[in-house]
Amino acid sequence: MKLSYKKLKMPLISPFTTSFGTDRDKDVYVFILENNGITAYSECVTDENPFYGPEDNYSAFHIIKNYLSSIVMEVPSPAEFNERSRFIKGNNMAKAAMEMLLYDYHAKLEGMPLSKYMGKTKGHADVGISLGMDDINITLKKIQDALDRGYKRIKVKIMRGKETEILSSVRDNFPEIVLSADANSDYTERDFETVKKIDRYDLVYLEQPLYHDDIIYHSRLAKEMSTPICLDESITSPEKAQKAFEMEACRVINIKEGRLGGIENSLKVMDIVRSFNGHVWIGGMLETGIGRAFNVSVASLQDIDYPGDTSPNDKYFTHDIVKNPFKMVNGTIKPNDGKGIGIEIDQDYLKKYTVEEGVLN
Ligand code: OSB
Ligand code: MG
Repeated sequence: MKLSYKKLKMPLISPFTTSFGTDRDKDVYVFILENNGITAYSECVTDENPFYGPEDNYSAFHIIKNYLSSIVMEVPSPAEFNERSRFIKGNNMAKAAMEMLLYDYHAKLEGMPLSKYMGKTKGHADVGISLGMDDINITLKKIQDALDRGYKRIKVKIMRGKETEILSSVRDNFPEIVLSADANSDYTERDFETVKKIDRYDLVYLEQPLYHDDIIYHSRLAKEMSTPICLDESITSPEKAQKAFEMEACRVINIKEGRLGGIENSLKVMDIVRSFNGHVWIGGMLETGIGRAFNVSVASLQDIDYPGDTSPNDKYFTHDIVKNPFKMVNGTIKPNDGKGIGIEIDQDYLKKYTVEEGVLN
């Protein structure tokens, strides 16, 4: 049994700007579990700063190294791992990195692709694109490129004071497209009048307008808008998803396995969304080829009914760390059919991007 990690720094093809800042590189911990001839992989979706949510690379690594790695070394089932790590409060992204490592390991042990190991798969994921904020002319050009490539939904990032400029230009130029906007929690209850004006752009949903950890004000806002609210940051557990639907704080949920503490919780959220006749899709955190393979597998599950932020690898990196990057055909991507997440690591590029490495046992 060997549990090791590498910290990578990978340059992004273009900087990604949200209401909370700009990412130029992907700084990420990847984990490697070697046991009984099987090699499993995962990555942690935290970033260098706690700007999307409360965790960052340093807090997550601390939790993994000092609390979770000893549990993982016994290679429990993902369900058992989740039970045994319950005593640690929060820190979902750290927990998810370890739980997903175990999912890849156990799917490989069973000789199954992850998409089939998890449940019923459609055999493909429907794909939308998430565009960071740019000069508006660049955004318009990126939208046209995305439509030409077959993307099934366009999502643009917005922020306080920029929503009208961005959304009116996009709608004027593309009156018919399936469009959404993501504020990454930039607005407060004092901005309700501004946010309500977004109704005029006919969005398929408005993603996370208010506080990252709040569903009460989202519930209030949702009742004053015709645009469906989609929650991302605020849904950190199946219980939160249940409460959000009970309070009618959202009609759509963006599932990110990292934010929910792993795949088991993500599957529970899918059941909850279904019981309320809501909609659900798989988000992204600019993952490398490792995290992307998990996301595409989860996005291919039958309960996922909206296109996800699961673009092919070449949207993000000139050279990803896998030899079998995803290809998008007619706005869909097929999950890998190899065992587990089915990736083939490109050792040369993995080495090239590694800035730190070590063993946890
Ligand atoms: O809110 O969905 C988000 C990226 C980093 C942090 C938060 C978000 C995003 C994205 C990118 O929207 C989605 C992708 O991986 O393409
Ligand atoms: Mg989001």
